[in-house]
Parts: sequence; C-alpha cells; structure tokens
Amino acid sequence: MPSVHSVTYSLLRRQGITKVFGNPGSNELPFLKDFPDDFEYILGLHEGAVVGMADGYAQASGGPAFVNLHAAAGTGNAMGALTNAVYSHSPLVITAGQQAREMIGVESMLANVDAPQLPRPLVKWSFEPACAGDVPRALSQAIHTASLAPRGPVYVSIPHDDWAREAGSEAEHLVERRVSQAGGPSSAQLDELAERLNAARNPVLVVGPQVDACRANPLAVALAERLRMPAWIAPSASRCPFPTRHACFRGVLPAAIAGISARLEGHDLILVVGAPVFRYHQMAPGRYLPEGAELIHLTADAGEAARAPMGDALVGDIHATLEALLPALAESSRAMPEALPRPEAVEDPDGLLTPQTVFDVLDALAPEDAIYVKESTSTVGAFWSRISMRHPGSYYFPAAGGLGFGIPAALGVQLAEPQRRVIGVIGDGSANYTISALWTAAQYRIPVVLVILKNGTYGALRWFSRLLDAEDAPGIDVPGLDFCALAQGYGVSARQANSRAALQEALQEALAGDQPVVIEVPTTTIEP
Ligand code: TZD
Ligand code: CA
Repeated sequence: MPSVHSVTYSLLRRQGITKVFGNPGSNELPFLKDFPDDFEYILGLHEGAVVGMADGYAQASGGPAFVNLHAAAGTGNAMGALTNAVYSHSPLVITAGQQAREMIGVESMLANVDAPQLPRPLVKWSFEPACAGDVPRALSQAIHTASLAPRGPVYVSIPHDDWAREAGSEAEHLVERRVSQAGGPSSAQLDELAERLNAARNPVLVVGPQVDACRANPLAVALAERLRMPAWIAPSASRCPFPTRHACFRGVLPAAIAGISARLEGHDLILVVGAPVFRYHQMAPGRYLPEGAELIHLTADAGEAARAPMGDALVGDIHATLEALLPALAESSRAMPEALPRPEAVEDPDGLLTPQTVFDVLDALAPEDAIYVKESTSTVGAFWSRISMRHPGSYYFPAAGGLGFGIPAALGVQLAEPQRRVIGVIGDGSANYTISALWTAAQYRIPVVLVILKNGTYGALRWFSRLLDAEDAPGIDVPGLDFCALAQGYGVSARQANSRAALQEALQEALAGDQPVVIEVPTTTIEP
C-alpha cells in the first residue's frame, strides 16, 4: 500500500508541480524527508519572501505554485504576502505542517488548534483533512480549487504524522485525474455583445490583469484595432495587458471614481476586460461613469461581476470570449488613435538621478522582452509613460499593494522565465520588508537585476499625506539605509550609481552577467 508521502509526490509530479517554496520547521520535516531528486526546494528565509516568490512564479508560469510553511507562525508571517496573491488571482497551494494528531488537543508547542481558520478570509478554501488517508485527496482538491476560475490561494494544514501512513489503494485515481475549465459565451450572449459594440459611436477599451494572465494580449490589441478604440490599463495595474507603444495605448487609468469618469469623458461605451470595475484607491467621489456612457464588463471572476456598482457584466473565460467576439465585430471606419508622444528627457540634479532618467536608461538598455517587477509606489506614472513593454508577462506589481512582494516575486518570475531578463525596480522603503530574499537570489544564482531607487522616504505616503491633510504624520522617512552593504551581507554583488553614466555602466555589466545584482540609485522624489 503506498504511503501518503509517496502518493502526494506522484500527484504533484503529475500536476507539473516540482518546485516547493518553503521555510521549514519540525512539523514539515516528515513531508520533506526522502525529497525526490526531480523536485527542487526553494528556501526563503522569511515566509513573506516564500509566498512572494511563489506568487511571482505562479503568475509568470501560469500554473499553480506549491508552498510549504511552518505551522501557525509561518502562516502568520505569510499573510501580508497572501493579500497580494488574492488580488492577482495566483493559484497558490499553501500547505502548513501541523503537530501530530494526538498532540493537537492538548495544545502542544506548534499545534495550531483551529488551523484552517487562520488564513481566512484571504484564501479561497482552507482545510485540514479529518484523517491521514484523506491528505492526498485534499491536496488534489487544493490544486484544482486554486487553478479553477477565479483562481486564488488555498490552504491545507497537514499533521506531520500523516505522511508515513498508508494512503489506501484507491488513492492512485487522484494521480490520473485531469480537471479543466470551459467557458466561452453562448451564441446569444455573443450576438448581444457584438451588437452593442458594433453600434457604439465612440467606444473605449479598458484592459486588466486577467488579460495578461491568460495571454490574451494580442486579442486585446486586435479588438482595439478592429474598433479603433483607445485602450486604457485598468486602475491599480498589477500587470501589463496591452503593449505600451501601441497607437491605441493611453496609459493607466487613475484609481479614483472622479478621475476615471474624467478620463473616459465623451465615450458612449466602455468595455472593461479582465479587471474589476473598478479597483479604486484614493477617495475622490464623483460620478461612476461619464455622462451618457454605458459599461460592459467581461471577467472570469464572478465576484468581480457581482460587486461592481454599475454596468452590465458577462462572466466567462477571457481568452475564449475575446476569441469568439473578434470575428463578430465589423472593422470600424473611425480613425485609428494616434500614438502617445514619448515624454522628454528630464534634467538631473548633481549626484542624484530623477526616476524619469532611471527609466529612460532602463528602457534604452534592457532587452526588448525584459520583464519588470515594480515596487516603487511614487514612480508608477513615470514608469508607465517611459518603459516599453511589448510582450505578455512583462510587468508585475503587488496586486493588493502589500509591500514585500517585489524582490521575492522577481526571483519567482525569473525561475518561471529563465530565457528572459527580470529587472526589479524597487523603492528603498519596499525593499526592506523581504530583504532576506537576496539570500535566495545569491544561493540559487537567480540572475535578477534589482534597481533600488533610494529617495530616503516613503514617497507615495508624502503625496498621500497632502491628499489626506496629514502632512505632519510621523514615520514617513527612511534615511540611513545602505543597500550595497545589505546586499553584500546576503551574498549579492552590489554597486551604487549616482549619475546617468554610472547607471548605464552598472546596468550593462549586470545584464551581461548571469548573477543577481543590486544597483542602488540615489533619486529625487516625484509624485505617482
Ligand atoms: N506596509 C505594507 C506591508 N504595505 C504597504 N503598502 C504599506 C506598509 C504602506 N505603504 C504604501 O502603501 S506605499 C509606501 C508604504 C510604506 C511607501 C513605499 O516606499 P518606497 O517607494 O520607497 O518603496 P516610493 O517610490 O518612495 O513611494
Ligand atoms: Ca522611497
């Protein structure tokens, strides 16, 4: 009779899962024992880094990522990172070791008495199998639940004495199962959608992260071209679903009710694809829609459709829906939108660079298919206007704004996309939350280039402090950090670049190499 341990590894292997992102403790050792040769354990030194890496890996690979955490303490450390995984719809299968079954009731050390309760409400599903024999089935359920729409993290707590027990002869069925999703529109739904789009006088497209997640970017481009629509990126963008140098590209919508209506003024039909309607941030009340505009929302997430405060929604697979829709749309005779002008170069003060210059240098020197993992909150606008992103999977930003995503996610993305260069653009505030991920970069030789923008402050909070009339709030500056010393302490080579020429040289050298590199750049502070 196979053990829970052996059936589980067969199941993971068959599901294409051979990486385990983790940070272990005694409860997890029986799972990690006899770790198969074809599996790789990626050790993170803090659970925020572990989940950040897995999140980047899952998003970039398009498949589930397996995480193994230590009991309640490890789960607790991972919760901040989980907030991002929820909103990036990342299929994370998070497991945590539990005390031996007989030791839970007496509340032994490392017993997590109500384990499934801890990560709620952030996970789609949370479970502790009622007996050892149910562990492989629960893990199978976890993988499929995480991977089916709407995708998202799940959690399974596993007592450590379960792994050596028998799984039962019928457990082999689990290994062979395949679960897949269907879900394009019906022909009636398609006809109605096409009719409304064909009849629109001045439609506009708003595209969101689900488009990039299902690699429907070329379909979004074809849709914009067919109807000659300007294309905006949905607010609070966590991915880049539309090429930023395309004539139809208009930039990222502001994350505020009034701001969105102002930008979309004059359109009679707003088609939102693969994003919530809308993911607001700053409070700026106003009209949800511009005068005379209708909104149609296509999403794979029924929750997004249900909670939207306006518009009609169609819930289904984004790729299948766009593929079905395109042939039903008539080529518009409207003029094609004109490409946005490239922003002009900006003058830098002595010994400092503006973030604009940093991005101009990156854009000039990075490979055309570079992937950016961005976590500097005050430079979002400058980044989107200056960086060329042409290919699917070119941009990742923490989807719930939970900082500590950037450095580990860059590692996870690089592991999933070894052929492309991954460049992390990280603020000097954000870099600290999971700085220990640098150790994983060094030890696993993951060749990310991390550009740390050092303006000595939580720049975005300075801006917010003015919006919220709280300019005297404490705790907004972060002076005295030396990221070169920190990087070297974790085994990553690092240098400072405080002029355009020094940055060019540092970047060229980093991109020519195959090791992780940190480049610390002293910068001015700008507004998002
Ligand atoms: N803690 C966590 C885990 N997530 C957060 N989002 C914050 C605190 C609050 N916060 C923001 O929302 S932006 C920001 C903080 C602290 C400043 C980040 O500073 P930075 O980037 O240096 O990384 P900028 O470009 O200077 O804003
Ligand atoms: Ca900063």
